[in-house]
Amino acid sequence: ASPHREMWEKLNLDIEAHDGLLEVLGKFYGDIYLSQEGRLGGMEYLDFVLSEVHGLRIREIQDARAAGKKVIGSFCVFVPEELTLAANAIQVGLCAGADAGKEEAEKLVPRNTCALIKSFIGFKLARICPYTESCDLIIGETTCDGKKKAYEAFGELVPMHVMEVPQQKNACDRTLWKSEILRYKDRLEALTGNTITAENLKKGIRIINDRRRALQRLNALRAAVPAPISGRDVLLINQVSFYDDPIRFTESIGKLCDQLEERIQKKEGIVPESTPRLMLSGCPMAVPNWKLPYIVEGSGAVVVGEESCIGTRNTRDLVDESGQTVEEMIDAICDRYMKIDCACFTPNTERLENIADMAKELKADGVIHYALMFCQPYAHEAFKVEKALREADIPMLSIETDYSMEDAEQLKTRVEAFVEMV
Ligand code: BJ8
Repeated sequence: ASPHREMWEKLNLDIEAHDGLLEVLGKFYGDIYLSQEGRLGGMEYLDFVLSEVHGLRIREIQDARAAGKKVIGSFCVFVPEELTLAANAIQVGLCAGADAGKEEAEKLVPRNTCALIKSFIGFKLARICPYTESCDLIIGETTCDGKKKAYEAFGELVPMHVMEVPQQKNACDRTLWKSEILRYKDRLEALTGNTITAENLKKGIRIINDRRRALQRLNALRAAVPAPISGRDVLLINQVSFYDDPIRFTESIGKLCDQLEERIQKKEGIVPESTPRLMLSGCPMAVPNWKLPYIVEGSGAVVVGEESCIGTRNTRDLVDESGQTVEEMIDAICDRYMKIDCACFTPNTERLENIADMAKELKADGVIHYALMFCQPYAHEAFKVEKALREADIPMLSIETDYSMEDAEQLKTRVEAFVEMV
């Protein structure tokens, strides 16, 4: 039996269902990750973190809670982690990337809801996510209609706070967003009993910016030909960034980047130089959703970038660090988050420019647009992205799928045809 069993029981997990999840996850991980050849030593850290994702990291979080820290869960990159850290709390990303408890979830939300939403509700109902069970407060946000309405049902199961994210980027929208950041700050202070001061907010901004800088460095290194690291591995790194300790994570990614630089200098790659280079763009791929990169990289291509919230949308922009007072820093946080080019905004033209720029910088031969089935915002934008990329002479393949493996063969056929063409 696992040494963590007692802890899981205390968290009221369904032990049998949870054992089942870990078994599937372990097998998946072996097939998709450990089978790769030529991986860097730095990835061992990620392998370790993932193998202990429900073990040691949860233990750390429980120890921190026992010492009085609060844990905040979130489903969206709009929740400002800088403030969470400034209140001496821990933030973890909760969106779930596997089908679990789907039938139960469909009793609370309509069937034609995207897999990501059904998954976080299913994980809660099935009692298999130790992160969800460790949260003192979960933050929702009014982004897409699916999430916004699902939080009403979810809020009956967990303690929730919903932030209102504007849908446009006018001055009045910024005013609204700033007031929402201040409301979150009040809620955090009330929950933790800690006051957010200029000193601890500055530190929080620094820690999160450093993590973004490490991931920016990693992404920039992927412009090298041949590609120095697989897309699967970078997706995993981005996924881990949502629940690992941010300082430890940043250090580990720094070391991995040093190794990548050595590899690039020697002109070595994870794949041969002639391998077609593809970029993914669209909906977030929450852990353990590794389906599409696995299919793409099994079809003779390599993924060189992810334009997604579990990718560059979360790391591209930094918070300006020159602010000295809490007010100045809140303004800087507000401005930084208003730059997020989520498809829930209208219009959202900057995303089109960002995708084309990124594809050029990474020397991508093509882009695969990824929308989860029933995701209106990204399915709509797929048309615009295709047009913008056509104008930039970059081919695009549009995919709509969910978490099941039923369409894997069909997807593989389409991806292979696209790889042949680029
Ligand atoms: S900032 S992308 S993390 S909202 S896939 S649940 S949009 S129906 S996730 Fe997102 Fe924040 Fe935007 Fe990023 Fe709805 Fe679509 Fe489902 Fe989605």
